[in-house]
Amino acid sequence: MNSRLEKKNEHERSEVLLIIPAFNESGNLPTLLSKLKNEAPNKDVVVINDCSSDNTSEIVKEYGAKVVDLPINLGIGGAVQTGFKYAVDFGYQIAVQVDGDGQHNPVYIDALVEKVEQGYNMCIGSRFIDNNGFQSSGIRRMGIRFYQYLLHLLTGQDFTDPTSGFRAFDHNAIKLFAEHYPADYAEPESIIMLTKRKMKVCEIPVIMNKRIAGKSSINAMKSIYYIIKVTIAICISAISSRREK
Ligand SMILES: Nc1nc2c(ncn2[C@@H]2O[C@H](COP(=O)(O)OP(=O)(O)OP(=O)(O)O)[C@@H](O)[C@H]2O)c(=O)[nH]1
Ligand SMILES: [Mg+2]
Repeated sequence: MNSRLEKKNEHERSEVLLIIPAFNESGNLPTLLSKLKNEAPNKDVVVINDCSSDNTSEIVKEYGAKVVDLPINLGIGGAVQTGFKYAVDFGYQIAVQVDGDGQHNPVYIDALVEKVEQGYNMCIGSRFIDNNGFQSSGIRRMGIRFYQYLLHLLTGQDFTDPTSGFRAFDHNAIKLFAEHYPADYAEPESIIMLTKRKMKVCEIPVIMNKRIAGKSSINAMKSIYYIIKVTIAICISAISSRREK
């Protein structure tokens, strides 16, 4: 039997893979991984350790989850894309991105997966449908509103939380993103990548938490830089997918 098949057999009990990108999340992973054990017991977990300098990798092993240790820091996009490649390699039909900082509440995982099972290629957990819980900083909310407007203009659809990383993906989205995924702050651009291919994207309401430990890497200056950078990327992606048709 070849090694690829052996790998698949190890995992035949679960169809759903939880992909956790993690950069120096040793303060948050113990809480998250024990919550996942209780609230998502039938799902496999892979943590993509993005070349952390803390003991992220050891903590994951202690909790009995799989870890992929990246030899260099790829950033959030590269870490999540590694998760998609892992999902393709091991034959998972559905994947859910759950951030390692504890902002994404596992109680919503089943509802996200259900939408994908109903035929959506991607389902986004949005904190701006019910407007409860952690709503992010003022400058980030401005950026989110701006992307909502831009995406509406380009796709005709309304995405209230286009930067949310709390998302479920079906096997077609997994396959696409394993091959092509934007390097950083990929979330808004990845919506365009799907809608331009006539793939179906929806949102459901979720309540997000504040990061438990550690500090967000995105300060006000970085937020402005990313708003400009991601806007250019979205526009280029929209134009190039039009050409592809
Ligand atoms: N900052 C950062 N996070 C990374 C990196 N690679 C993977 N991640 C993980 O990606 C996830 C999202 O990163 P965050 O910094 O929380 O980004 P965010 O959720 O958009 O921003 P906040 O709302 O400020 O938390 C976390 O689980 C990180 O640990 C990296 O190079 N830098
Ligand atoms: Mg976060």
